[in-house]
Amino acid sequence: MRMIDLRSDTITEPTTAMRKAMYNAEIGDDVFGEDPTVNRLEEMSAKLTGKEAALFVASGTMANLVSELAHCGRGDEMILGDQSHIFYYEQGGCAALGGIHPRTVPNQADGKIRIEDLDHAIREENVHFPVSRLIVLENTHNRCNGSPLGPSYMKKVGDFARETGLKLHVDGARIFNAAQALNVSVEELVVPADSVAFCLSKGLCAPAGSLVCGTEDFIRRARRCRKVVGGGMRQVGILAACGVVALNEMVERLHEDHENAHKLALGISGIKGLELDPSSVKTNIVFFDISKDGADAGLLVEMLEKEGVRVLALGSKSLRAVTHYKIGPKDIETTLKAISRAMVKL
Ligand code: TLP
Repeated sequence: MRMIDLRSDTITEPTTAMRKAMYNAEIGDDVFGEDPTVNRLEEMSAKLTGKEAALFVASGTMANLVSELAHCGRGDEMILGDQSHIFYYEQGGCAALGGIHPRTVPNQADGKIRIEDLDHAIREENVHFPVSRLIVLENTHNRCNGSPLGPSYMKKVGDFARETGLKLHVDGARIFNAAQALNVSVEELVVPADSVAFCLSKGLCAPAGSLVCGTEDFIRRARRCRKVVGGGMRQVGILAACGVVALNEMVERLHEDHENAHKLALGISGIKGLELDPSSVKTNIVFFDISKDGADAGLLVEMLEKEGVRVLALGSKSLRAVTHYKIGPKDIETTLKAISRAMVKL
């Protein structure tokens, strides 16, 4: 049975063009800076984000970590949303490996952080306090329904960071989804940021890899940080080659994933016992809740698995489905039928 796997867009696999590009990739030792394919991918990424330089790293988690390490010293504080991926899902690496103190402020339902909340969180000069150094935004915001943050909000936070002498990092694991959904360029979205991290291995289908982009000086420091966390890879052009294809060929189609997510959300909102506001779904991530008394999300996941559909349970009442390259409109119909059948039995 073919599985309709909606657990994450990370389950996408390299396309045929990527496999060919891997086979044909020109390679060299990237720790010496001699891998032409990595260098090309880094140049493309810097250009796309409007930054001076870029660095290829193994994963989104590593991209965020080396950015944090390059911006902050031990004991410095970074301000981030209480629903952010960095806070929730990265093992507290900033504190564990960097001695960086995470200060959370509330994420609004659309992934934004209110300027007032940032303002309250910033420390004044006082011998008792850590030094506030960094603000982090996530765009799209995974746990906030994959919400995209628009250019005017990004600018507001960027201006605020500059006024207060802090740096702004953007976890843009899905920044291409944000740009497509808002019909703006990635560059426009990240102009106010001092650094941005984006992933190739989610909706863009590459098997691994993320980029960190920023000034020449920041990337030089981030490169040192990558080395100390063991992220200096050698003939890694075979992976970067997939990244080049991802940027050239896989970005334009992301609106298809958003359309499919919207169809899925509309369908789910009509199923008895489930709760979802379809207007909250703007990209490829669909969260929904079980409102039926006594029904359990884990059990629904098990029932759907038997019907060939995979979604993720987050707690006992909440579920997540993510659309991607391997999911077509027919799969959405099949999924909705499977969920309807399961909800009758649940
Ligand atoms: N997100 C994964 C899981 O870790 C939850 C997913 O399936 O959505 N930033 C954001 C916003 C992310 O969503 C993720 C991955 C990362 C960073 C980390 O990327 P990787 O998995 O490459 O380390």
